[in-house]
Amino acid sequence: MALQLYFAPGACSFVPHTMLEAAGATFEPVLVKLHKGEHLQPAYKALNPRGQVPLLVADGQPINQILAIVLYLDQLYPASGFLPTEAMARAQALQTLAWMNNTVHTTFAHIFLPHKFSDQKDVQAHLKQFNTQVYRELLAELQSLVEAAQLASRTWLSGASFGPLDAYALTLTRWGGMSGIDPTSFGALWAYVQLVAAVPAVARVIERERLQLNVYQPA
Ligand SMILES: N[C@@H](CCC(=O)N[C@@H](CS)C(=O)NCC(=O)O)C(=O)O
Repeated sequence: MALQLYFAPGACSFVPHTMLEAAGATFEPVLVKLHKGEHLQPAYKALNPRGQVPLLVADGQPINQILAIVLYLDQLYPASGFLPTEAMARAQALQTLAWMNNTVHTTFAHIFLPHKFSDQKDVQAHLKQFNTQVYRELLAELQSLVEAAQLASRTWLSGASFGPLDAYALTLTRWGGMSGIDPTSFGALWAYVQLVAAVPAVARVIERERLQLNVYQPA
């Protein structure tokens, strides 16, 4: 199968990027320079009319939206154990994945891309400030999920092995640093993110995307 993953460094495409790497898949990583607007070019929008990453193209068939891509890769590589197969455990993993995608991720979008939510500068500044507070609370909630997993003697959020929830948790914590939230102020979350970053497949993607894990800069 021919697979291309369109990704941007440090973006949410990190999630399928690490899954492909962890599965040992043969795939072509295609860099999309968001800051240069490459995602808005007609050639890209012909593949993903929503003009976003990630985009996975499998044998010429494009798939966008993290949830769809994660479920597709989970089925394609069952031996990787990305998501639990037992019905309740699977539903609970998906509930966390959906929350990360539709709540935490979207809150960050209000901080990083406020112009998508208002064309008024003063409203944009308020959105940024207000959602930074919300994001702090959401990182605390994410940390409590990590702590609950650890109390149940589980290292990973997705299941028995590293998976998409762990990659997303790393990304969301990193984005906290970009929002002026010191990740080290969430001790348990930050320690867990180091474990995720040390998974060999994750470490390879961090290197390919040239990511610095802690991007927090005090004001
Ligand atoms: N709901 C989408 C969100 C994708 C998304 O927000 N992608 C961001 C990068 S993390 C992006 O491409 N941003 C550029 C833009 O929206 O203009 C998904 O699940 O794939």
